[in-house]
Amino acid sequence: MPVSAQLFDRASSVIPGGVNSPVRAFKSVGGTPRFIDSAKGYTLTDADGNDYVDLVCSWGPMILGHAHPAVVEAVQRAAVGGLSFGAPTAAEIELAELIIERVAPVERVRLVNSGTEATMSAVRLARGYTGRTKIIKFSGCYHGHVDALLADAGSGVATLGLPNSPGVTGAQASDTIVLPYNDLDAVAAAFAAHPGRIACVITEAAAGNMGAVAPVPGFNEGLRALTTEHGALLIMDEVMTGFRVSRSGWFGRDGVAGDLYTFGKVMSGGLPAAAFGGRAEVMNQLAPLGPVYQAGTLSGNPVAVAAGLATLRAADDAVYAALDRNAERLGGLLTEALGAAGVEHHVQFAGNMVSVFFSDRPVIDYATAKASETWRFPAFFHALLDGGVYAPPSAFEAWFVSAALDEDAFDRIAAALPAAAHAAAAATPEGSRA
Ligand code: HOZ
Repeated sequence: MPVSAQLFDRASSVIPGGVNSPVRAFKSVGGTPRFIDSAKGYTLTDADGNDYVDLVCSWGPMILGHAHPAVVEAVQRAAVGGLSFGAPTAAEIELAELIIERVAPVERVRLVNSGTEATMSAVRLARGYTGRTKIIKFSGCYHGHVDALLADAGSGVATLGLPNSPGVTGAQASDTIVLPYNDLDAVAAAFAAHPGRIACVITEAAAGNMGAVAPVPGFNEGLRALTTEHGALLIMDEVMTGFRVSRSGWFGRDGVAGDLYTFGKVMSGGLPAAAFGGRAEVMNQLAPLGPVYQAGTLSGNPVAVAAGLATLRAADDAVYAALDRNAERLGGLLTEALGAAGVEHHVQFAGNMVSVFFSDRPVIDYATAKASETWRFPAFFHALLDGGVYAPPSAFEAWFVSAALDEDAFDRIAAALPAAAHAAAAATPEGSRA
């Protein structure tokens, strides 16, 4: 029995589903999750000693590749100096300054521990600032596992086909208005139906949790105009896109300014830290300056901050050029292999986040994502895995490249793809391993 399978059995008797986050389970693709022993550059090595070209990158953060020397050195140095103080540090200021320098609409930053905390706090702040209760979110967008934001969510919620989560009360969900992504008319209609009651619109700056689905031209601009017109705040969730799709995240690509931003993943270099930020006038409503409470024992943790600082400092123009180039090259290989195997598909990009949809039309929202032939994905995924390529184990997740991918990595991807494309071609709805 492979070591991963043994570990999964053991994990399943002490951890629900054997994993500490549902997206890690192979529930929708079948089989056993690979337990990872170590990672370096673009390579993941599992507990059985198998190597994979990593196209998940810890779900986004590892833009430099794994165990980047500058990040490891910064973490080691910070750890020697103490693991947590529960008091402010100079390094926290540097990280906040770096975020503000890169994302112009952000004037103040508060560090937290996860993307979930960031979005939860941003929504609370928007409600506190506006004195309103209702919020708008979009189907297929995922903003962490915040009660009010789980409705019709993407990521693991989409992968497992859960429309909502038990445990979220009617009261928590009733103030959430869920609308189709990329549909400005629906947003305008919601504002018209609830005059003066909508605190904010929260959107992924470019959606990556139903697969990669970029905003159609004018969508983010339209959200900006409608929120301004109706006195609501616009929260740009850049947890996935932030500091990945450009040095300034999606803002660096479309220039549409949100009132509040959420960040995570890249900004903490693979350690648990995240942030929210925005206009000073809004952020200064937070305690201890203002009445909106938000806190955290480990917020601004020195080791996580060191990893984030080292990652952002290393993420120069060459890194962003490599990320874009690698995403384009991956997309080209996917198209080539699936085209040769005669599989109808669309490779989509949201910046350098990539997705393949087995669909005859572009995916623009959650409905079109769900209408794709997701049953082809398990066979495709497993053939890639067998060929040494680690893609996300879900048809509803973006694929993440790193700047560490080299010729060797692309040779391995190119070698694995034909068999995977043929497996996708041969798949049937009944034969799905899900
Ligand atoms: N936000 C991640 C990508 N959709 C998922 C991370 C997780 O839920 O573990």
